[in-house]
Amino acid sequence: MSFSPCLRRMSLGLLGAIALSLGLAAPAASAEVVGRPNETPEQRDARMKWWREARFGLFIHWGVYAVPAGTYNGQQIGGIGEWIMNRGKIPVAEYKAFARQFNPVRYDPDAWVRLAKEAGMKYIVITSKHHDGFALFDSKATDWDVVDATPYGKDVLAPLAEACRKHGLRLGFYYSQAQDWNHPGGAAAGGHWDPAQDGDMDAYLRNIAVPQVREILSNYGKLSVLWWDTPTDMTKERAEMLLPLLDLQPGIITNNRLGGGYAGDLSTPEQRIPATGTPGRDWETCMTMNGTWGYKSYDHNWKPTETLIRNLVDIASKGGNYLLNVGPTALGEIPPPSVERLQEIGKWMKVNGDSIYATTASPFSRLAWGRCTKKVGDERTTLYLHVFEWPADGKLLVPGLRNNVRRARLLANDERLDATNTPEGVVIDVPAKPLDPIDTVIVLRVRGELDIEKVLPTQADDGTMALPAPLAETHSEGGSSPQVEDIGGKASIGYWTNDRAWLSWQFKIARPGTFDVLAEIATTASASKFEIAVAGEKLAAQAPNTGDYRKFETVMLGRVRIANAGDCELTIKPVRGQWSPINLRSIVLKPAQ
Ligand code: H79
Repeated sequence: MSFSPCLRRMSLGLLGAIALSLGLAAPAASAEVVGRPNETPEQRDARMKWWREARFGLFIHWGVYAVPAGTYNGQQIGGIGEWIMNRGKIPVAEYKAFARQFNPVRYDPDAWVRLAKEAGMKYIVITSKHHDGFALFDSKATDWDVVDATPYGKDVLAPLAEACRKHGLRLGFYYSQAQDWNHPGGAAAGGHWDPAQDGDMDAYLRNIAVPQVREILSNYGKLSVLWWDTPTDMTKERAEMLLPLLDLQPGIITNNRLGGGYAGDLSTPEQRIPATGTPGRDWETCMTMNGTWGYKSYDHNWKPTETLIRNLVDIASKGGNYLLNVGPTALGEIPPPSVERLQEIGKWMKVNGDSIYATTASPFSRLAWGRCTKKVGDERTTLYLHVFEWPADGKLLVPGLRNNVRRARLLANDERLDATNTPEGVVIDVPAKPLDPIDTVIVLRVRGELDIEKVLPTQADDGTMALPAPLAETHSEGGSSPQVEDIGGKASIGYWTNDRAWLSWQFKIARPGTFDVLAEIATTASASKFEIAVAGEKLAAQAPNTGDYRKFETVMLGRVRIANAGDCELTIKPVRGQWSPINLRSIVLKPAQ
């Protein structure tokens, strides 16, 4: 990689700031309407079945913003590419002129769908209209669409719908209902910088949004998802202008971004993976592969395939779906780094897809070596153990599993492995090396009901309590969440760019006392501030500059007293506004001398 990890993380920081949004990530309040009105739970389950089994979809952000591709008047405009008109305060007439260069002659919808299918994705959601108001279809409500405003002059959604049918993928449309910077009245919610945007939001909804949503729900055959975006200023009355249109597609699934008190079928954490799943509520993490949704020519911040695969696994282990984005160019090309990554994910999925599709959330709390997904049958449960960190001693402990098991197998080659019940849980004898360093999957079949005792990590013989990165729960109150990644050969928390994101560990203390709090940190920031809280005590702490995002140093942060034996939680939270990204490999509580 040509850019430093530091840069990589810094620009993700920007992304974190971007994703802080207007309640997008807020959990559904209980007063909200979930699902479709007048639907039984059984009907709802039937409607959601394919989606719950799919686990993996492709998001496509494509529009006129791919023409400036992040640069306006010779200046690189910060933030996400599809927001360039807003961030650059580009006048309506000037922005509209970009459409004359939107000529995707290399657009090959069949190839796009095949790429998604080969990646193991089961559905595609494409921006039929983003906040710039530009429609990728021939709208009768406006000339601001691909047919009337571009030299290409053809509807691009119809051939995509056709290709999806041909290859058996489900299709969904993203539609930005409350923001539209090019039609009068549509820019009330997202800012306003050109008198051409003046107008009334209700009139915009009546004249543009309502007819367009009717068009996309009517003209492309069966549609599986309608993905609303940004509920800003969407009152109940406004939402109800659009809601009845869903009857045009009876089985359709919608997200929680319509607004007006309608929670839809799923929640939509953006650019982050929730710490735990949300039982009873379907959810989907949408995420970019670099730092932008819409194409930016100079964003080379690509997440490694390892991160993308482990994200998919992490999400599946929490019962959610992964909607992974590509931003095609104005010529109609998916950027090669995205293609490569999708192909690499596809290779893994071909071998390991059984451990993803139609699985449900892990029955374990945090696992030090990776993740677990499961399939529950009538008489037995299949556990898929996703091993990210291969055990050096050849023994994989499945902590707290009490069911009797004697055998496991490697998913990739069916090799049988011995398994033994021990007081700590089931121990599986594994080969010296993983089959896939990203994630080797071990299949464990368990008869009868799962019997799992929650076991928390506990102190070593000398009283030391180690809290390594993979055992941390990540939390984010809006914005991106930190992620565990391989840094210098060891699992560490990276991408911690968001000062509203924090970590926690749960563990058990058998021998209380006074402990030195040590942290293994790498950062190039000089005064990143955070707070550690454990057993009712708080430590204000500051990370030292280690000179490199890959150079870890163990630092003593202070002393805490844990007075009582029992279950404990330690949290580490950034001090808002005084935080710069740090990478964190572990926290260790060491009995004070
Ligand atoms: O389509 C993608 C984003 O464009 C869209 N949702 C995903 C799927 C999205 N719209 N709004 N937001 C996400 C959140 C709002 C971010 C903002 Fe900002 C932060 C608006 C103002 C501050 C980013 C930074 C845009 C302008 C400045």
